[in-house]
Amino acid sequence: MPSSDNDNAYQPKWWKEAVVYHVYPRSFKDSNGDGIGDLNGIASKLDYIERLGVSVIWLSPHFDSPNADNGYDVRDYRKVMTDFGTMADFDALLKGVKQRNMKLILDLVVNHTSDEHAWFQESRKSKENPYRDYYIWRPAKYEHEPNNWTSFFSGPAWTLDPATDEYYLHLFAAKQPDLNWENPKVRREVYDLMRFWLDKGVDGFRMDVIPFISKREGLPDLPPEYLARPQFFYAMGPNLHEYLREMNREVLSQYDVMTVGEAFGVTLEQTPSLVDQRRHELNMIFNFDVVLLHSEGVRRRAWTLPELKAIYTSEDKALDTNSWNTVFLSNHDNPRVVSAFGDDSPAYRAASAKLLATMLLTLKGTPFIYQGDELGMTNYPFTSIEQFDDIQVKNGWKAEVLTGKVTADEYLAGLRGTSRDNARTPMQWDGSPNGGFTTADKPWLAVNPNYTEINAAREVQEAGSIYNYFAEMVEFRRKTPALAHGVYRDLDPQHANVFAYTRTLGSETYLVVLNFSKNDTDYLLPGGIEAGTLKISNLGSSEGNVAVLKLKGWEARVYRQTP
Ligand code: TEU
Ligand code: CA
Repeated sequence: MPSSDNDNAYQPKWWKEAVVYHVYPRSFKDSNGDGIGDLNGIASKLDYIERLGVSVIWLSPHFDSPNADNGYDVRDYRKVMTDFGTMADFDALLKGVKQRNMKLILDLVVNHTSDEHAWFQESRKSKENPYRDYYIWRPAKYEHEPNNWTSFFSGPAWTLDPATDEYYLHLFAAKQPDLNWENPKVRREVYDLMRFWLDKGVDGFRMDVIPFISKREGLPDLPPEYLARPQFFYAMGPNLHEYLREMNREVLSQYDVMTVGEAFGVTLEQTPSLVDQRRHELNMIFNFDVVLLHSEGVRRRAWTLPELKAIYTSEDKALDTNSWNTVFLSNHDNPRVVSAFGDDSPAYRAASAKLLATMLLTLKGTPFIYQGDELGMTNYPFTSIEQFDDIQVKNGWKAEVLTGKVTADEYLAGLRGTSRDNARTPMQWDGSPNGGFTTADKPWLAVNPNYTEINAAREVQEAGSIYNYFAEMVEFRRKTPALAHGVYRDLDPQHANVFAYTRTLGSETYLVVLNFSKNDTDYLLPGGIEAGTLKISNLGSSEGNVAVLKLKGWEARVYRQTP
């Protein structure tokens, strides 16, 4: 490879070298015994987060909300959700984060609001109301919905409001009406609320379904080829770039912040148009290709390692040195990482969770760790519909099971593998009742019964734990610029169970070898290369500079290849 290919053409930035820890406040830590996680709970666990070595915390929505979708339905953007505490609690949390030299980013949910937001309360009153155009209203078409758009939470994306006999658009639940971004007043309101939080000192935003804010001209019907994947029709509307640039000009460019767009419905080809630094839109996005590998709607999908590798290679090829990327394997909308991509059976849970940590923290792009994954928390053993909280599950159950389209057993089997509630069960802090998450008898969502085995108290003090391995990997990434900025190369795209890649910056090359199977494998490094100096092994191997690696099941190693 010519050396110019290895030159670092990336401009260093704090958000490129950052490792982000994602907190879902409802499930993190309850401080007042009401069964619901809260801001004081998070503040009480900042040392735990800091010890992991992460530099940024992303908070899922903490704004006032009636919780139709756990805070992704905001009633008041300038108020803290009562369940989570007060503005004083928020200020104290922010202060605690800064004192530890970490940064805090918030969840900006502005494609839609709650139907209980004051703007919508006004908007629905009459067609003449000054807030009418804050939302998207249409009359019936031949006594039906204005078009055939569907909601991600089942059923039509339109609800008829009796007050004015018109329909309003909601791409998610009926309690989440979509804002009308074509209205400059709406955009100004959003920029104002962004400034409100930035002026408090927060360091940026994760932007919820941001590619949906601009709707297609005339709201045309979903063409048949989009019915099964409407997100690709709803996203990237004609004015999206204009809005993002305006937001950047008016707000973001005035602060030293990071932005990450949740790019549901965006293709890889479209990605540079959102993140190329010369365009002044977003810093990076979440691409969904990897997390879609394990699910097909509610069903679990059998994925293969070559498919996963192909995604990382195409992401790398799609983004040149002017663009930046993220790496994430899980979040509050996905099953647990070890259950989805590893092996959560007792024999391999720890090894595979550590292997996934190795991958997450050595790939190209800013890594995001979802709370609990650093403990190797697993999916929940759901056995009945009553155990779920998620509106997506409840609406899906009504639409699929109660109509007889799918049997209850089939649907439940799918949910066990894919439901969002798998990731939303409370953090497992210790071996006391409810995993030490709450002193209440009953938390808002049940704690996984495996908390007696899998919990933070145990893992923080145990030398070889998953938590301590994560901390070691975060530290390794932090002090190794090649892992943040180096060129990525997949050495063996077709191998069915070994993922081997290098990261190269200048004269430094690191080799990562991951055995994605429980079988021991003798792995001949491609191209006759030798491994180099062993820096990391998740199974405590000491095998040095050889050409054939004797890998154990779910073993992960990182070597430094000296020139
Ligand atoms: O999610 C966007 C989204 O459409 C999917 O991730 C969705 O949750 C589901 O998996 C689609 O089938 C964001 C938030 O992350 C999610 O929690 C919210 O429910 C949603 O937007 C609405 O705000
Ligand atoms: Ca609480």
